[in-house]
Amino acid sequence: MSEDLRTPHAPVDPEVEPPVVLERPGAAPAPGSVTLIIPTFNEAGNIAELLGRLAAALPAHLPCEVLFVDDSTDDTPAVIERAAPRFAFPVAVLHRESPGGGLGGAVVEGIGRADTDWIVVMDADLQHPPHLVPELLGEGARTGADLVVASRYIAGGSRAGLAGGYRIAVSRGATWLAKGLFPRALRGISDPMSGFFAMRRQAVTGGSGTLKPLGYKILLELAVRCRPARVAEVPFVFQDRFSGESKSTAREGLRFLAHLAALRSATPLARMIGFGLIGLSGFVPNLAALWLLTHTGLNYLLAEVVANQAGVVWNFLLIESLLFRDRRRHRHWADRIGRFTVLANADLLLRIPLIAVFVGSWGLGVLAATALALVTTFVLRFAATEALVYLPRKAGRSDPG
Ligand SMILES: Nc1nc2c(ncn2[C@@H]2O[C@H](COP(=O)(O)OP(=O)(O)OP(=O)(O)O)[C@@H](O)[C@H]2O)c(=O)[nH]1
Ligand SMILES: [Mg+2]
Repeated sequence: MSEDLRTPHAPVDPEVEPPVVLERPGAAPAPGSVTLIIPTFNEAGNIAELLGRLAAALPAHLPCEVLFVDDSTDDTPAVIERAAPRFAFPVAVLHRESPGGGLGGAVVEGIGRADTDWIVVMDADLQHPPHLVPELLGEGARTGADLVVASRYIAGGSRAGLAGGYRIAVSRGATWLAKGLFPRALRGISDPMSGFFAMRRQAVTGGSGTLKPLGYKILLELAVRCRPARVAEVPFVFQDRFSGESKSTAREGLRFLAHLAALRSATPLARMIGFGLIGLSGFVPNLAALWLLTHTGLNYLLAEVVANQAGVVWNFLLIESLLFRDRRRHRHWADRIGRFTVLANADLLLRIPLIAVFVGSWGLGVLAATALALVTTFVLRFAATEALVYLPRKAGRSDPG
């Protein structure tokens, strides 16, 4: 934390003041210290205004530093470096040559580098009013909360800067969906889509390495994976972008759904349920392909075998993108689909002898034996898929994602 705090956090003479770097070996963070983590992607036009407004808002006694985590392709890092010496708090920029994980990955990288009591995450485009930073921290200190969210959805807050009824509806829908899927983890958080919040660093349980955000919703990731014990909220009015263009695209919507699926399937039981639901959905392409093939005159038995592969590919694609997204890198995709296909077809082959055993040796009726065989092969196939397709081959090569 900055040991040398001048009053107030007003600009200082760049000629006199050398640029400040964050590395302070051996220095313990001051109590109540805070790192403002600001992800940037081509935000050159916002930097001076943002830092100026932060300087005006942050009390001089607050030990704080600003860390920009930057993936820009323009001169944003140079603009930050030029502006940094004008401020009494340390301003650092971490430019990432390989921007892994986009916005969410940038924030996680910032969290991993912070050594302060608190972290505050905010956007660079001034849609998040800088004057609220002390309020977020003050609310945390007053209530003892681990997480303080700036919310657009409580009294005093609004979505003014969220242009268009369509975007407001999408944001609202996303909020309901997230809260519906995670009623306990998101209890007390009216705006889990917010990108503006303060969190005690010690509440990031398991360290930043356990975080695997996908896209923009880093608060959702932190709230669900770290389960902060106490949560508070402060209302805020979402502003218009000050300068530059939005980086959010339609693909963010798909990433958000994949992120929800990844969070929801974090436990083996939830993964098994997801596996089953995806398996059920596979009947649709299977039957569609069967209809098509038999109508082209193919023999129905051959058509069955080929159509089954349509279901297998469908299931594989969904399982890859929704259930095992973070466990793909240790095997080549061709290896994965090969194994997956073998297991899916072995499942069919195993079912017949199992039914024969259940009927012949156990004396079950055909329907009961078929149902039991379906359940048995399903559980076996789930376990085998986890173990043979998506588990790292050797210890030490684990957790590729
Ligand atoms: N480091 C990094 N920052 C990013 C990336 N994508 C977006 N950002 C930053 O994340 C913040 C939010 O991005 P915006 O484009 O403003 O997205 P948004 O606020 O959801 O959308 P708008 O309301 O349209 O502005 C901004 O500070 C961006 O510069 C990225 O890939 N890497
Ligand atoms: Mg924005």
